Amino acid sequence: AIRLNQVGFYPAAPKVAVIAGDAGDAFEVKDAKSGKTVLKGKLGAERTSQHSGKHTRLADFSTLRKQGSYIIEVAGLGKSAPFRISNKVHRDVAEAALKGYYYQRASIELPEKHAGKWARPAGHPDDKVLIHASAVSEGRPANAVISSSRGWYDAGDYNKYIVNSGITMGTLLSLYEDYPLYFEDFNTNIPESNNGVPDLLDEVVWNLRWMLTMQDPADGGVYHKLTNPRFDGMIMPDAAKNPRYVVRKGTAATLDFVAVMAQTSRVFKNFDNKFPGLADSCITAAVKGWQWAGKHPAVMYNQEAMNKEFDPDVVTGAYGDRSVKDEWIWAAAEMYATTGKPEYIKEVDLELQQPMALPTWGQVKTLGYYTLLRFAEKLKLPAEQSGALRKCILNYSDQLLTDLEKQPYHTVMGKVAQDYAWGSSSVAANQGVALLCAYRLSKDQKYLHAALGNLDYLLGRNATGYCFLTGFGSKRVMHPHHRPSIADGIVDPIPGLLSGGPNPGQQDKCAGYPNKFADESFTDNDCSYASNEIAINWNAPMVYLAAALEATLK
Ligand code: 9MR
Repeated sequence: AIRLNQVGFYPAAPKVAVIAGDAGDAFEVKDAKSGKTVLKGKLGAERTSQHSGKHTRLADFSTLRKQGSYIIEVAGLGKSAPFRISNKVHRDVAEAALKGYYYQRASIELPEKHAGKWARPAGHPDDKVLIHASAVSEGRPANAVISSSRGWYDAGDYNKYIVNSGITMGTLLSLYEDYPLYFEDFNTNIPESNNGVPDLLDEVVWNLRWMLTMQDPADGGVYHKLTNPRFDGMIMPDAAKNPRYVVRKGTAATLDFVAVMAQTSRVFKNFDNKFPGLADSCITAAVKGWQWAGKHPAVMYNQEAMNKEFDPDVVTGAYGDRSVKDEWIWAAAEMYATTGKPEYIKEVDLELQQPMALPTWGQVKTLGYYTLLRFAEKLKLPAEQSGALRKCILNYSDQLLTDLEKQPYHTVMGKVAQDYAWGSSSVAANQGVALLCAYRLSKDQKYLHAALGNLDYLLGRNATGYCFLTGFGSKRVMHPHHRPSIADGIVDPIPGLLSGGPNPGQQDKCAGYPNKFADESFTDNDCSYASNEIAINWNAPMVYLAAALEATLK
């Protein structure tokens, strides 16, 4: 009944626990070792979850600043597991969440030296990938077999999807661009560690090299995904031998690819000595993709329609979109930021008068806003434009903060029911990323603290009581819908992976959901792909949030 960030707290930052259940009025914080009381406090006024109607009260122990290991005790209710107050308290979280990508690598063995007890043989070489019939109408011929190895597995399944790689790469690269110094000393023990390049970028290169192979050199269009026709069983990567295809080129995939290539080109320009020619290859690929998209400005990926026309049927993750307006904005912004050529954004409506849209795989325009704001000075954006961008982020953040004092878990996450969508953990993390942008723009601590509140949410201060990052917390996620974690015979799941989180849609019809309340609709069960899968696009804002808070609060 005592819900709190199960990892810990920064000495100088706010610290709250949420008491769910009927308790008296008081709480005590005690030294975990000696049992000595170090702080006594009164619980705050009752708050109510709009989702379940359940009541909570806050235990605020922000005044406790001394580093150490503690527990919270509430008379009549019991005590929490030990937690830390310490500098760099989320460093392990940030490192593990980035290391999560290493475990998702396709086409490479993970030796014990880097993977510990989760060592495994290489899976999915992807060196003989077929071209699906949906993808041969133009460009490469039908009988071609291509090599498209490397990349990260998307999620709990073994397919590789360009659209979802897009937002993932964009988020990780933005983290690097926003906090480059932080990554100078950040070692995740991957094979490339100590090569003079930040591990974050080395990890990104693994997926980048795969993405580059997804562009049809004949015309510049980008395949939507590399996939089996149907999902693999619950087996280890090396046991999966089904044929793999690249399928239909589309505008969303191509523009996401363009955005990523433009951004990588910009970032890797500074590492030309380590990756000779990479930055140039990326911008060349970006320009070719941009030209293809110009000729095919709205080719949507519609899997059902595709299956009516072409064989074999493909039933894996669709990542289909209805509008590519936002992909145009993101791609244009990245092309402009990298090349400095204003013609890239001239033709595109940036939609700056509309409310901000939190990034998801299907709505990426805000990634473009982040980039334009990051380079506003360098690009000499007109004051009107940079002002509108600023307002957009700040208005959104202010709206999130409204009524924070009434929220049962004292977090902006979950204020509206829609927050609890499939992958709700990424909503919490992406809100945190937006709030950090608002903080950088305004230097107002309320945004920084609200971002921290969302990390607290993800690490345990929520209506389920779970810490959603595998490998962390006293109430851990142990059974994510993640093939290697299920098939490897090891009790602990692969660490550093963010579980999707509460989703009242319950599309998996899995047994074990406690109820239908939006904020509690979660089950730590490996059949629950709708609430307990992991995914690269969810881990990225988690890495961002944890690392950026570490870089800021230290
Ligand atoms: O994250 C995706 C979510 O927004 C969609 O509602 C859901 C259903 O289409 O699919 C999710 O993405 C899954 C993808 O299609 C296949 N790999 C696993 C992804 C995470 O569950």
